[in-house]
Amino acid sequence: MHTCQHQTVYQKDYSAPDYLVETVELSFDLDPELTWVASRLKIRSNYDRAQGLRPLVLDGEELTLVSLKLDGVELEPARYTAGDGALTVTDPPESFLLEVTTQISPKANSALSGLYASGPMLCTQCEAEGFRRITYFTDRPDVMAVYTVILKADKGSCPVLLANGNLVEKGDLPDGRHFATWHDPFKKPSYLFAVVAGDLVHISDRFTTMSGRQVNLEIYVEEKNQGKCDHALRSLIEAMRWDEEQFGREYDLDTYMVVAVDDFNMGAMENKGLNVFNSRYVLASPETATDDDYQAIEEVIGHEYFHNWTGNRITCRDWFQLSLKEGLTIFRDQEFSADMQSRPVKRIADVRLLRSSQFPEDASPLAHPVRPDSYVEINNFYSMTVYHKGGEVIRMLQTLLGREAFRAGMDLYFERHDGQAVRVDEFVQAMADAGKRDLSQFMRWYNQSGTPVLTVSDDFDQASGVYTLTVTQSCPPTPGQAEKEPFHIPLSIGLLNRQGRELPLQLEGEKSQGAITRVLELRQETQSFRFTGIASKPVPSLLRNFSAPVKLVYPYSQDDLTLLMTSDSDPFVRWEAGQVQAVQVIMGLVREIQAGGTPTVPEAFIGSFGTLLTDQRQDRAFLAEALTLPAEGYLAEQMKVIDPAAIHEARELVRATVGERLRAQLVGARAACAPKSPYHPDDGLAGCRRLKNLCLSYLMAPGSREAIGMAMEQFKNADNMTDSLGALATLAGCDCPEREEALEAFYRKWRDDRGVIDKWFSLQATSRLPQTLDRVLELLDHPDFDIRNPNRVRSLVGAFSQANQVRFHDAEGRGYRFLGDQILRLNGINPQIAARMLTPFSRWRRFDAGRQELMKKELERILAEPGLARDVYELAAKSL
Ligand code: B3K
Ligand code: ZN
Repeated sequence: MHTCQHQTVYQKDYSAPDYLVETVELSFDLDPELTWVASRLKIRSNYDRAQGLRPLVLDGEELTLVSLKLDGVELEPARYTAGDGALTVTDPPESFLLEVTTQISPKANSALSGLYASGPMLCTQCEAEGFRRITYFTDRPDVMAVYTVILKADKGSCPVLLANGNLVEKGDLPDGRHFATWHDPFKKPSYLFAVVAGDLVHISDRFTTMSGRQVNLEIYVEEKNQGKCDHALRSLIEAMRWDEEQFGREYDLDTYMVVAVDDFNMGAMENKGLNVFNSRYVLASPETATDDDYQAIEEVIGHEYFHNWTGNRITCRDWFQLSLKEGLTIFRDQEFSADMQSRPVKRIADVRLLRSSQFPEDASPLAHPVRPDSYVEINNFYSMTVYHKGGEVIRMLQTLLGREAFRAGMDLYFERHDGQAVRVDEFVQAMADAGKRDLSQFMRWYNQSGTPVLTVSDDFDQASGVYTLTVTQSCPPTPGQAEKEPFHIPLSIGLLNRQGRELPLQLEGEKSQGAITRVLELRQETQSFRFTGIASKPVPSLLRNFSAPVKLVYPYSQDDLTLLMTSDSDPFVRWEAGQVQAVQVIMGLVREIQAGGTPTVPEAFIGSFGTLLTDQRQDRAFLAEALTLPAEGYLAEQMKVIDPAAIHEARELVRATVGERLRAQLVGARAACAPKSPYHPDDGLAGCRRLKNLCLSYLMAPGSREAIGMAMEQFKNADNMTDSLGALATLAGCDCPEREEALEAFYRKWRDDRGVIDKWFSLQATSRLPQTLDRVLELLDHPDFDIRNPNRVRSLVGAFSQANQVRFHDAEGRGYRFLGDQILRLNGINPQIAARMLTPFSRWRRFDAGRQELMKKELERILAEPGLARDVYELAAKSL
């Protein structure tokens, strides 16, 4: 077994900090090669000194210590040690001023954590533990301080100097340098610290808050991107208004700044008053951004803005509580997007994501609770579980309490804990108090990992008119948790009669008039619910609006599903009924393929697909969701032993059959969605465009010359990126001469636009054509491929390994070898990104013996690498 010096941090070991920092004054002499950082910290002890003195231990990484003073006097070497990861002052007084000067090298910082260079600027990323790469500090979220920052830099190359809070002063210095002083009046943890310096322009607007305060909104970008900020700015204003209306939360500083940077490890960062964004979540123009891009920008801008209250004003006591801010803020951004777009379609998209990414995580060796018990590298826990299952947990609270009590719980939480660093427990307590509910069993959602399974059976007694639903819950074992206690689960349901009418739900013994949707509360392993006054056996509509992050098992017949699809009042259930049908059909084909038979797609399925396609009552965006087949990755989840080749073949057979048999209807639906006016992202026609592009992809599936012609025509004439990319995506998956022609033309047109070239890489990486891996290997040597740029790595390495199941899981293991090589390469450059790329390997146990062996070999090869980063080590070791 591999032994390693990397240590595990346990939640149970938490203790309050020995020293608190009251104020921080930082002075930066900025230079990409060598930056000087002088800090002045007002520190006081936070423990009982009568019990014996404790040393002050400050975190620090990759720092060169230049000088160290305590209360104005240079510290003698005997009174401190500056070693690997820490600066320890052995015997500090009760309260004192510590002055530390260090040097750092932004340009050499390829991990993109701490202060680093990105294009023409210097910027920071501190969450989770990057501040210690800037200066020595108690780098933990429960140490909150008031910061004043002086930035000094060359005026020519760095005309813009930004930090958190308000600008206090700026001016010129000798030798062509200048300075700016910033003060942030709000106490904050070090992870929310930020500075940005560079040659930037900004666009701005103003927002008047609900109490009448004026806030300046500023978005900073490189000059060439000045014309691509409008949508982000508009989204910010929408988000500010929404948080006031929905949660009564107002912005608190005079300025809100957003900076777009090209090299960024994740989506964006909510630093107080100075958000730093991955440029892909800021920059958009109709020619370069798709409808999905526009929507993602709105969502991420909202997310970071909402953090100002859920994360910044109230933060986490320790990193185990990460979901306190992330789950809650995901829930808030989902609700924001639902209000801005279509609520049902947003819910469907969120469920798709949860099922395709969080459920597999929960079923893998990396499964962990929403509040983990331990970690080696906290960056590995910015996971689908902490974020998205965490968001579902908040949503369940709202479902259990009702909207009004939930809102009262939010108010109480803000009232009690503003300015504090707290635990998940404090949040749930506020909900329990406001809703007058006992939520102690509900806490299991934070502490137990794994996806619960609800098995539902029913019984109808004609004589008494009683319909009984029996629900049994179970949860598979996960690492460190063999046995689970029952969860407290809200199960939202309805009942339909055979004519598709909703029945009033009258529970036995209840007086009140029955509603047509009810939330049943599950607390025990098995529970029965008896409904009275039912005339004939109904069809149950279960898990409405996906009321809990669970898997549901109920033996629906084809007729039941058709009824739900066409008649249920809940759009999620309507959509889900179609997905269940599609899964059944495709899995049937998979079995036939595996048995060596000649599979054919059932007539009934083609028939109901055609009916839906021509259903004029449905909203186009919803229709596009309903007509999209379950993804190969989701289908894989349904198999005991995943067979990527058979899944691909079966799904393609359905697509090609639909394309052939429903050609006329598809052509018709596509034509009905043809644009009647020039593109505008807010024209309300995004659903139409999605449907149109989906029709095209079905038409292209059989690969007819006619369809290729349609795709080429759309590609050439599109006035927007959604249509251009929609056409190019189908061409990239087609073995025809037009493919190269289109890809080449696209590249020539967009070679100077990073965001678009990312799309170009990822289209090729996700092409299902057999030669894709060879093309991916060639693209590694393309002059535009840059292993140091996270977006580019995600668009090639990430896209191929995470979104191209059939080609990545090449039976010879060539895909695995490729990924192993890239992870080892990234390990020395950017450990966070290297660790992210490991995800596909963590699923190795789900495959056949041959693939298991090959993936295991890659994991072992990675683990054998000397100097493995903590991030990569933890995930590789836990995966095995
Ligand atoms: N809070 C940041 C994520 C930081 C990730 C550090 N590895 C972005 C967000 O969730 O809003
Ligand atoms: Zn967040």
